[in-house]
Amino acid sequence: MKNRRDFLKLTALGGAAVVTGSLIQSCDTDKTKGTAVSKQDNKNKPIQKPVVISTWDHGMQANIPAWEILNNGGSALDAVEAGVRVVESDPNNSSVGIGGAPDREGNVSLDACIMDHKGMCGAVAALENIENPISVARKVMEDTPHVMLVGKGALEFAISKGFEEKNLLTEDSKLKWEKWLETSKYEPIINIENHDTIGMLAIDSEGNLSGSCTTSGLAYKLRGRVGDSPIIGAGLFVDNEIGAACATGLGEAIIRIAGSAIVVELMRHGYSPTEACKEAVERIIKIHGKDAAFQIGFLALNKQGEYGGYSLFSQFNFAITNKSKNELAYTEYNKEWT
Ligand code: SD4
Repeated sequence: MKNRRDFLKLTALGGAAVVTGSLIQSCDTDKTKGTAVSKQDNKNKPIQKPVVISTWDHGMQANIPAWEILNNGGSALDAVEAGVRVVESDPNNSSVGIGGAPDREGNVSLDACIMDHKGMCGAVAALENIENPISVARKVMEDTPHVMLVGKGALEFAISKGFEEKNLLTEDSKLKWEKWLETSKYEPIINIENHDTIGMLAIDSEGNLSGSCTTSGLAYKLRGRVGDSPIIGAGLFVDNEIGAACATGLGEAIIRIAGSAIVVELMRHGYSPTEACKEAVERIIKIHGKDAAFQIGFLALNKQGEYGGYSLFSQFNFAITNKSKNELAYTEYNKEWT
């Protein structure tokens, strides 16, 4: 599978079609054009299920096992765990799981969370030496009375549950980190290489929603820094009556607006998935001003199986798999990279 950089090169050469917005609008609602917000009346709409969506091009790879589970009548919860595990275990992905970029001291430190249709959730933050933090997050949800474990405690819990410790710093990410150390310039500008969290949302054939989110966070972050991805309500939120949302991009900005919870809340008030994601991005712009030079992207899936997304800058894509399609699409966005 092509990585994101290759894909961008291809699009620049005109070798692949860039779908900007129209696809998302058509599957969302035909009223999403422009800034006017259309209130959706979902009561009598048929539910399109199952569906799985996930962030960035690695979503294509992640949707394969997730879809297999959904298509065989399995649960959204199992699907969103199995899907993102594939990306966590891919050493060539430099922003999730093994092979993830380390913090500035060379430690690969992972954040993840998972949430189900019953409102149950689990999370781990700053977890080291465990390849699949999403599965540890699920254990936190199912086997403890808590929601989040961090650092050493999360690692000890994982080991007690039979997870194997391993070195997550691959040769390639070590070389890149050593190169970075030459200048040690810390600029958390996302969208080019130091991003690519995977967030996944699914609705199963029972009509139940679940979501997952997992990342190595910002490349060369301060030791101990935790972003939005493991924080329920920021990187991920699920309300089985309404819908689910997940986020990618600069975590600090997403946390400041309780991003994913806001997106779900807006859908509760009648916003379509795309409109809700757009409004969340606009709230971030309100805080950070028009000069915000970092990427933010939200995805949302509602109870009817409609989905959408929106980003601050262009180039945010996501994978969609349902009975009729298995493809990547680009979200609408606020502004171009200059
Ligand atoms: C973080 N939100 O740790 C993550 C990074 C990310 O795409 O999403 N990158 O802030």
